[in-house]
Amino acid sequence: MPIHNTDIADIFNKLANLLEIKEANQFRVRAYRNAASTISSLSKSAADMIEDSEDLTQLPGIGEDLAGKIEEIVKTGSLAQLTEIEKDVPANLDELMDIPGLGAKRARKLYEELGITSLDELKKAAESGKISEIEGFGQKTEENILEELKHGGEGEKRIQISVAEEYVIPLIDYLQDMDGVNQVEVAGSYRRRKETVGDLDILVTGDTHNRIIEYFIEYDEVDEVASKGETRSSIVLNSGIQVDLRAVSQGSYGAALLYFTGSKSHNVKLRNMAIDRDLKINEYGVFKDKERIVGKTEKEIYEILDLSYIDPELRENRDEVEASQKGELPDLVTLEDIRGDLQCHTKASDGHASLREMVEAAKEKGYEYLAITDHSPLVAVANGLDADGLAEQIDKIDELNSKINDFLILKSIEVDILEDGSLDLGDDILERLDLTICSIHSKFNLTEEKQTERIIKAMDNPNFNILAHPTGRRIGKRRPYEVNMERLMEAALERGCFLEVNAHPERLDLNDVYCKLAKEIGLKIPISTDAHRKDELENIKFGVWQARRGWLEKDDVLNTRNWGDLKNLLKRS
Ligand code: DGT
Ligand code: CA
Ligand code: CA
Ligand code: ZN
Repeated sequence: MPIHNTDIADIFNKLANLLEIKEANQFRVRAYRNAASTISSLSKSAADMIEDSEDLTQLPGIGEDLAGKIEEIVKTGSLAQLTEIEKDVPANLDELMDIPGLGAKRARKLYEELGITSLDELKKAAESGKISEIEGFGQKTEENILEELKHGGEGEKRIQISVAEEYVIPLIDYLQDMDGVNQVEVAGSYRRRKETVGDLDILVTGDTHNRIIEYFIEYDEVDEVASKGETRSSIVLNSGIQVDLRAVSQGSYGAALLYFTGSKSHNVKLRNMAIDRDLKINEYGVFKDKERIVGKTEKEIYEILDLSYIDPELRENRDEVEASQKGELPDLVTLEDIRGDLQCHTKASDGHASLREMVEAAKEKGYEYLAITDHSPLVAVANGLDADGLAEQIDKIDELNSKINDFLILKSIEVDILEDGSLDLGDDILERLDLTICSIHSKFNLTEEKQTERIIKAMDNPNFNILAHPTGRRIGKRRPYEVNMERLMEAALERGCFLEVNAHPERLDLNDVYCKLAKEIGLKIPISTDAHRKDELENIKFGVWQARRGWLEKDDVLNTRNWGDLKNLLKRS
């Protein structure tokens, strides 16, 4: 059974967590976390690298020992060392560490004092008031735990789009390899580029439908065949991801694609429009009386309803049908429009590549500029730069800029916004930068009023250019802090500041709805990766997808411009 990079990263992360709970050497813990992060951001599969006899020790932070462990995981699907540790520490105890405010130490204490070994047990203990009785925990912690569990445990588990992509691409390749298969397309929320997907929906055309189904269920990553018919089947992959497949005929391909792309409410809207025209629309086509009049392509179906083609990212019933009727659909920004990246980290703080390596990678991507935005001192765990450290980096960048052609390294910083709205570095040093990115990494729990005031106060500083990851959420892990987004955007517009779309697949912050709000307010948006390694510059596509879902066009996105034009826009009024 093939092992994906995510599987390897999960094992290393689990190992790091359990070791931390066991109070193992911090250096070892960090080494496993770094390895997990290296593996999950690789652009190729570690299993393939091993099969091609590539040397894993060439990867940053991977020595002989870790390379051996990766091989063990790829070959056996597990790691003996982890199994060993799970004899001492309950395997799911580290889930507790995902609750903000509970680290390894507290997870350990909860286990020792109350025998808690999982989130379920944590919830029960909190509900019965046992947690506040433990020394060092208190009433407030207990309430906080209950509040977090309420938000975290909601609904079914959804998969980040980047993870879904990792599993769907090899499956598409597999399906395309079959003789007699024509088109293979992923529909559903994945095609709409939603930040998380519930399951994957695949459409296949080809001559013999039942043969396609037989071939599908023989995919070597199938854990369970949930259902199997003549033209459709559902499987669950070893990763737990469910995949629905439908074999459809060429004549109804467009209708099926439209139907299974959704969203459901977009479909309902189209169906009602069809009824108004005495037509019937379903996954086989558009019918007048009993006769199918169209069905081959999505475009011809939209045309029958007097609509122009609507991009999948827009199909959420958020006025896209009305815009299509009026000929006012946005011409969505594309990946090719992006000319540079405005947030990344280097080894100077918590990044894993040097300044030069990041610059070369950005140049290789065809970019014209890259802003280097290491952290400021407040983020001590990230080894943030103080004014002297930043001054040194400025000199290094000047020197490197003088040596490279057709590319500009922008001098910048990701400076923390302190609780009182002041910035973590002085104006003297910030004035020397090309742009300043500001963000919140502390005091997430302020009231909406206070959090909004805090950020607007920071924007009053004339050095403030871009608010990074504006709500601080981490998908499936940390909910957004409370802010009044409309007020923030209005304040940014008045002052000539901007709010970013952070393209990291776990953040995608601003989200689609906020992107659309920004557009309505007239605020332009930068899309930045926040890359901490070279490969993470590729995350830009997730940010572009989110921006597309938020109706953004090329002109709405800041970094589709050359530096000269961008610089003018960044000038504070
Ligand atoms: P997900 O999987 O939760 O991320 O979201 P979707 O949008 O992929 O939803 P899913 O997998 O349940 O169904 C795929 C598409 O099939 C959905 O977007 C629209 C279509 N569909 C499913 N059920 C219905 C339905 O009852 N009525 C209509 N009109 N369309 C449906
Ligand atoms: Ca789906
Ligand atoms: Ca489905
Ligand atoms: Zn960082």
